[in-house]
Amino acid sequence: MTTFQNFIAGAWVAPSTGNYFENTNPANTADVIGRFPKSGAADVAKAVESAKRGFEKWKRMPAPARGDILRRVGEILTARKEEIADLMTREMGKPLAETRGDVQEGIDTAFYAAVEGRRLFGHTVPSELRAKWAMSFRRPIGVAGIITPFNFPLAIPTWKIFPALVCGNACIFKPAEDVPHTGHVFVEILLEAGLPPEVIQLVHGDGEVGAAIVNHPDIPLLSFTGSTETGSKVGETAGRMHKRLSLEMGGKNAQIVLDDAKLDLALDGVLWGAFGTTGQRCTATSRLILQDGIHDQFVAKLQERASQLKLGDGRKAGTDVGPVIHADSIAKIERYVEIGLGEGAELTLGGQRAHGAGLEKGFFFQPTILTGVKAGMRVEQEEIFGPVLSVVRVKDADEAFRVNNGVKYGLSSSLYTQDVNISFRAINELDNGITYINAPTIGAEAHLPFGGVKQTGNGHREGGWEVYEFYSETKVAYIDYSGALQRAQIDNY
Ligand code: UN1
Repeated sequence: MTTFQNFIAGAWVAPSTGNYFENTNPANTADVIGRFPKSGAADVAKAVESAKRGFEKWKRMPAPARGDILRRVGEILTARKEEIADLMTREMGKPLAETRGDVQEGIDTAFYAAVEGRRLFGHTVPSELRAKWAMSFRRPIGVAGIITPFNFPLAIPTWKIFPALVCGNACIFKPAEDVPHTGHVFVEILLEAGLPPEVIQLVHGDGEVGAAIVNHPDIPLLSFTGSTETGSKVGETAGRMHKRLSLEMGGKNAQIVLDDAKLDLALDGVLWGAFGTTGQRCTATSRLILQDGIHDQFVAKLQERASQLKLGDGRKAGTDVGPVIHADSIAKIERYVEIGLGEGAELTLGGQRAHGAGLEKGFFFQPTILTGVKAGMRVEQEEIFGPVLSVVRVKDADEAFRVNNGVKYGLSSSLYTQDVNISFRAINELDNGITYINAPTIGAEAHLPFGGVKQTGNGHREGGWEVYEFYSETKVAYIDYSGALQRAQIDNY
């Protein structure tokens, strides 16, 4: 079995703890991918010392030259797309079409970041005084701590690491312990593309490593995607230590279907939104809000179509839905189905761990539909992170909007209708960071800001142009070439 190492201070090294964990395939737990370091705080401390040295050099490299390295990263990812997709499916389960999309999102992010190296715009504005110049520009911050989840093993690290690098920061990267192989290959590619070794540090491990990163005094900026519970802890520490922090956490995203919608289109949308990635996206559709007039026929069609989804190994052709990530997820999903039934919901489909040929050694759960769900029930309010869809019946668009907005999260929402007026009302009134019209709740594009309102995040956005502001500090410069003391707000009034 292959043993993988951390990448610290420019070398592949064993963890200070001497401990390793096994990484297995969730579709077949007998398939062991390798042993990965179970690192500790001492490894993080070493990584930070080295990253600080890396930062001193990296921040002096012109941003276009930093961007050129990321362009090469994009080219290598493009050439190796198929192979990386395969290893990602092997370690986290989603079907190959989806892991190909995940790699593509990384490629898109690389090429966008490469060009951003030639922009990183500031502002030049007139001064209120004569013979005086006023402008703002962007400066790097330092060592960034990057903590990422399992569900997008490549795309999410690229969302964070590429803009961090283009802005001139060094990175300490801790991939989720479920997907360390993708993290390893990603760092190899960064190095192959010419990233100076001390600018990236890879420290594998569990929450202990995450906590060491969050608590390290020489890591002034942190980006975390994961559970709301962990995000709250990260936020407490970051607040106490005055760190800059971007949080991307839970969702309870809804697809609304009104009576006038194209029903087959809406059906394709919800199948993809709810059961794609086995429901394990922050953007997954976990609520379906149906208007009274189409409710019954839509549920009937949905039940039929969802029951035909083929569960299996994501590396096999014909698989629609892969496994969930581990045994704990199965237990959590089972608990939520019970909670839903206890609250009075009806089980229209699934509800159990899936058995059958080819599924014996993996963590498979049947696509599950709960109907008769009422606003306020726990299955309508809490993130489940699995293939479970809660269906709520409403009388009109107003009620649908109220139900959509009645949760503590606010990542994405979706509305199916032919009515342009209601569509524009929705994009204004739905409390989400992203609203889709006649498209599912998943599928955000890399060149637009990504993130949610309320308890989904803390106000920052990833992707697009906005993320570059997170990874850089605004500096303002005034140049007075008058040769005389000019007192702002005084000599000119
Ligand atoms: C996530 O679920 O954490 O919009 C990210 C989407 C993907 C990214 C999802 N592009 O569904």
